[in-house]
Amino acid sequence: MNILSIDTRPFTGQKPGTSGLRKTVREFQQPHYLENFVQAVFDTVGIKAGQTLVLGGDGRFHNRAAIQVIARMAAANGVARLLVGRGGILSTPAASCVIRKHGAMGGIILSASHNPGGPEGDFGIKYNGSNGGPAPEAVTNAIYKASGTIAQYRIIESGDIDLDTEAEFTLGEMQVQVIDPVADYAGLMESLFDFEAMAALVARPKFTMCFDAMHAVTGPYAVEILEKRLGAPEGTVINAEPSEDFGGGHPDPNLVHAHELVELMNGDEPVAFGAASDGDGDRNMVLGQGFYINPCDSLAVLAANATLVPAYRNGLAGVARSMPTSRAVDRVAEGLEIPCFETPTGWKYFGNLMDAGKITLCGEESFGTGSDHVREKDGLWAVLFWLNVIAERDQPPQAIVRDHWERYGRDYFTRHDYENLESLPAQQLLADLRARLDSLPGQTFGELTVDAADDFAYRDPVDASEAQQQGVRIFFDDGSRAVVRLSGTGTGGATLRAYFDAFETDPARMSLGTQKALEPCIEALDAIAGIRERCGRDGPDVIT
Ligand code: VG1
Ligand code: CO
Repeated sequence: MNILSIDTRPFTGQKPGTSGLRKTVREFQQPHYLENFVQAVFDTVGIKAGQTLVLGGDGRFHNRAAIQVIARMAAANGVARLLVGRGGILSTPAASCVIRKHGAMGGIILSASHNPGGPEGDFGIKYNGSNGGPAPEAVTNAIYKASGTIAQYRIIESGDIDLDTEAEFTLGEMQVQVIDPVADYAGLMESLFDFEAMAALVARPKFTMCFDAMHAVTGPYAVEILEKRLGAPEGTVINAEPSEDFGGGHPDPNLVHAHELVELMNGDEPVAFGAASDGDGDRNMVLGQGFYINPCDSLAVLAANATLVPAYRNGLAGVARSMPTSRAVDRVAEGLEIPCFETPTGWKYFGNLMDAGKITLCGEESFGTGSDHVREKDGLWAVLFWLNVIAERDQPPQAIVRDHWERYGRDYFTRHDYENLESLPAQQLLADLRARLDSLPGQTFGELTVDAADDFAYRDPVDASEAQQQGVRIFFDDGSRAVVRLSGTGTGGATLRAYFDAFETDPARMSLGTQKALEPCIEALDAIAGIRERCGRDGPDVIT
């Protein structure tokens, strides 16, 4: 085996504080670009003798090429065994499952999640540790630092490995195992849920279901679990073939991008339950017939009904949500008398809480829900959880949500995204807002008066690590709240996200349009921060 040490120059592709590198495919195709990041990962985490690494991605354009490079680099850097999904495929939650099940040191996951794919689209890479979760900030910042001083990377000379046949072979001195990307994950799901009850539900003539895989990675997983193991009719999973450019679509499961599913749910042929997931399979959207279930509500409903599911029969240790997520789950936690944690945006902040046994379920408003069965959010898991709850309660999803609102009250929630802004003015907008936070309490904007305002800071209850400036929060006197932060996952310009939530306990006011219900809060934030004016926009680009 010939190990090459190739000279390279430092690069600063990765933003500090982000869990990986997410850039355009074109940027990734630059010489040494991917290699630099991968070497920075290996140098940072350190590879010990006998260790296993997991490798796979969401199948988007450049996935296969990147896997060949990373496999050769893993061999050159002393990885003993590489587990790679057949076809280079592993959904993000499945990669987390495989890392944990096989006691791997960690895994490299290739995805830009819900960002569009194809030669002109985006690509991404991140490292997950031995718990199966995204590396914590201390590690990602060390990777970033290493990429700034890198001088050489190591790679072996070799031809491409065959990714399309499940087999075991060696690459240099490294053992390679091309594994079925679905089997471990499907087995885990069967161990968590009551497949018998769910199969009986799916077999009812009146119960129809549609899962939109959006031409992304979840297709093969959903076909295996929903159609083969639970017996749903063939065709239940639509857009099931993963494609390198997601069929030209945008693999983001929301009302805008999953329009095919939304049309089916609102069509003449009633579909009782609908769901979709994103590029790498960690996000989910769930729908009832003509009924959208907000992800914040979804988390709360799953928490409230968890003991109906075998894996959670003994109750939940605690729950957590990201700060911008509505407080619906907090109310459930209060009722159950279990702790509820509020973390910064991003799944990596849940890892410590799960490892320490402090929480069982957690979620984010951005269509992310998960539990301690893996250390990533898990789209298909959330869909199966809903199916299990529907089977046990023998009610359609919309009735389950309405019952929930009646019992706990309704938390209206919406997110407004302003995309493709110029970076500097967007940062300035937030800086100006921060500078005025102390002066806001007591001031009135439209119908609302500010009670309190701050910039969210987090101290990890397990390792006491701290994260500052995680988003501006403004609390109003009617109990509503507005949050503003900048996205950390975009690849071009800046995206400003504004989040709004308001609590309603009057049953007569629980069926308002969401934007209508939140109007006072939306208007108050605009009066405070002048978002529309300063961004030069009439309104947000995407409303979810
Ligand atoms: C977004 C979401 C955040 C999520 C992250 C990764 O981040 O808001 O909740 O954890 O994407 O999701 P940001 O910084 O753009 O707001 V995924 O599906 O890309 O792993
Ligand atoms: Co994703």
